[in-house]
Amino acid sequence: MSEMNFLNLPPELSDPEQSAVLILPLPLDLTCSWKRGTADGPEAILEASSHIEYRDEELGFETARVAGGIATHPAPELPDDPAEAAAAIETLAADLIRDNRLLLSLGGEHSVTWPLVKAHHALWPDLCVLQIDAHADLRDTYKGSPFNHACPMRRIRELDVPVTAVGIRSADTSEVDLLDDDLHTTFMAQDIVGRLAERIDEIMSSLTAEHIYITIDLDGLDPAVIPAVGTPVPGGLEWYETLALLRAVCGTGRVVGADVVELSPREGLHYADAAAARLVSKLIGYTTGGQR
Ligand SMILES: [Mn+2]
Repeated sequence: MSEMNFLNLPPELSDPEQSAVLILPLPLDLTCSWKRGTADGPEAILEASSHIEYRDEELGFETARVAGGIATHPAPELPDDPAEAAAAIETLAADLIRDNRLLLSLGGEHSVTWPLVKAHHALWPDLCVLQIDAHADLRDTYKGSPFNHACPMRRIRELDVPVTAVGIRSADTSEVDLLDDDLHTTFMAQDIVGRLAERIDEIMSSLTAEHIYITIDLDGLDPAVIPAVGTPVPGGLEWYETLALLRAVCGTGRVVGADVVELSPREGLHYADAAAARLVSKLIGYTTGGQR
């Protein structure tokens, strides 16, 4: 993967030592169950990001400047074995996480999230997760593997980290009982799409831990917004309501880490890459320029 930096920033705004945000590309694509291609996601997001204006039209400031710099880490070589890949990601993340820097990882398949949450949980034990996703991802194993991209929220559950899932519209019988209990709160797509604004307070109150990790599986958004994902499901979150939710959550100043995963770039659908890149930029703007 070429050495691009997010937003194509000049050196003074993308210095790895000084920047308050670090982008970590994780081009992992070992277990995707339908269309492969998420390994190309990080590079497509970085490339699309170079077409975003420095000034955020909604926030009214230059995101990278207000954030205190956005550096981009080189994409690591990851092992082919899913268990080894997870261990490598956890070690790398643990090495890169700082309590005064936001680590924002780009998938790759959703399997990257479990080791990332583990590494954040080690530094911030009072952690909860906001998951935006079409799929519950609560399977114990899938196709014989506990590291499959259908399983990350189940692995996170085993850490006793509470999860709030938003936009879910696909769950297996084995997952249904886990959707709503002491550790899990689910806002099904059919109950919230088009009226998410009315539910934001409720979603916020479910995020009870002091620190928040956000995982955005891009298939959580409607395929009209992000058409290029490995396992698309119709009927997802709309663009502006997704932004409103993220702005509210990030504005609390409690978000300590995030990932954006499952972009599977397709020829002719580069507006998906553009939307994914803009979502990453918004996450940074909301987190670092919010009420913090
Ligand atoms: Mn997912």
